[in-house]
Amino acid sequence: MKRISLTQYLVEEQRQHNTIPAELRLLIEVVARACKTISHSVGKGALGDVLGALESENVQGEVQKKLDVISNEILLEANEWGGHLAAMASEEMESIHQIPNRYPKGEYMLLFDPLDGSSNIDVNVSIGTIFSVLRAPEGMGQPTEQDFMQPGSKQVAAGYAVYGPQTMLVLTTGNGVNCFTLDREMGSWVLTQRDMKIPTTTKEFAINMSNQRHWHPPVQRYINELLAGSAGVRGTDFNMRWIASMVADVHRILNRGGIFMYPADIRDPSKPGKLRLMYEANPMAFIVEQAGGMATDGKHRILDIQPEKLHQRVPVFLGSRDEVAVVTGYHHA
Ligand code: P6P
Repeated sequence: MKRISLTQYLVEEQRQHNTIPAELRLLIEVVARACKTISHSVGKGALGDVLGALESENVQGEVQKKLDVISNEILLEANEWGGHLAAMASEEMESIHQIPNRYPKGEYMLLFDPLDGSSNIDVNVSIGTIFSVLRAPEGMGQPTEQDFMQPGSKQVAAGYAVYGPQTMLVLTTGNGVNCFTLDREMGSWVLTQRDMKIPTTTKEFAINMSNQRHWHPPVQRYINELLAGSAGVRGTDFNMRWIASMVADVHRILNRGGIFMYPADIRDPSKPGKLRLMYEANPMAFIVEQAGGMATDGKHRILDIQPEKLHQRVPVFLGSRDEVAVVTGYHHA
């Protein structure tokens, strides 16, 4: 079968849909190249002196792993000189990252979680990079955090790289979802899955059950019905998976269906869930919807949420649309 590279795919998409202008194509190719570099670092493990934690904490109050910081630096350095970006934002940085004055600025803004699932790094479980692309507001001056406060529906592109047995890049620019596998010998991304679609129904759910006592009643009801299996109202048995790497859990769901949930916690109303809206929930929601799935915060479509803070958290229910509809319905009951 003829191999289609990421570059050829992007050029053909531009010809067909006119949704990938040259600067956006450059942005995507630069991010994809940075993910190759991150994959190489991740793959070294103990041989590359990249494992373990630092003394520092990130803005989330989480201990930073060496690879968190390395991955963040790789993405910043790869993207700041190209002239395609007005600014960047990262899970690992308190405030937005300005483009150095020595470089031209562009019309896009890039947000990313440079290495998601980092609690899995030291135990050799799949981790990943998540990214989201917004347009800089018209006539914007010096970019501010407020310029990033756009709902997920304004994204022009989103994707993730998963560093697992294979390194893969999953991408949407608004016309479906495509997957590229890294050919390590050639160092190139090869199109391996076109127009991915999530099965609308599923028998598989993903949630961290150890938090069960902290969930609100609609989630308690929904999960108890899944656990009741064929003896309960659902009349069928369900399976559970939880990798604790959102990228890996979402990739499984993109391929075989499922519902991923990180609900709000009744203990702390100021922290509605663990996942961050701007660079985890929004890009994953864009991808999931483009693959025919659904993504809500329990009540509302994630892509409709008007952000207020760069690092704000949101409850997440996403995946096979019929299942997400059930648990979302219980929140409205
Ligand atoms: P828990 C990783 O730290 C992450 O942000 C997501 O990738 C993952 O889905 C979730 O947190 C795991 O959370 O509470 O199960 O460790």
